[in-house]
Amino acid sequence: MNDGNVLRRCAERNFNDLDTDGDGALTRNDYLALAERRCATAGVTVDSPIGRSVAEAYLSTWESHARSMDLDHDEHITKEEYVRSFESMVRSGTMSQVLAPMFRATFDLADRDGDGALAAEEFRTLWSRPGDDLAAAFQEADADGDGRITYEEYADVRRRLLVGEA
Ligand SMILES: [Ca+2]
Ligand SMILES: [Ca+2]
Ligand SMILES: [Ca+2]
Repeated sequence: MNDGNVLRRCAERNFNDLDTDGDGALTRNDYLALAERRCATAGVTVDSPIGRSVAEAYLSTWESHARSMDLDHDEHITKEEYVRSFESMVRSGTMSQVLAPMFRATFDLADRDGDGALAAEEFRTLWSRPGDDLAAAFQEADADGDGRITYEEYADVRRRLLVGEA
């Protein structure tokens, strides 16, 4: 279903989302800024215990990304490096694994009452893409339609968004 062009377009879009400071390369700072932005959206500071665990998860994702994507080891991931490694992660099916710490921390951040699932109110704090219909997004993510989004449902929709299937 995904041809090479679709994957490349997705990879470029993801790269632009990740390049928080817009300097054309991914660095540790972008991942930290992303964690801060997530926390701000959820209304917590990055210095709080939950905020710190989000920052740690994002930075550990940076570490594993940097190891696998930074082909010339200069601590900058260029768009070309990102696109190539994104394609190979998707093809080898390792992407969800690499991103799991980030997905998990973001999910836990949103799960305010800690019951292990996201209600619509909790889900709202995550969905920052402007113009999206939240109710439709919730329904789409809630694969079994029980009105709660489990971590597995959340991770799956995040993965599908990244590869352009959702
Ligand atoms: Ca950057
Ligand atoms: Ca919850
Ligand atoms: Ca569900």
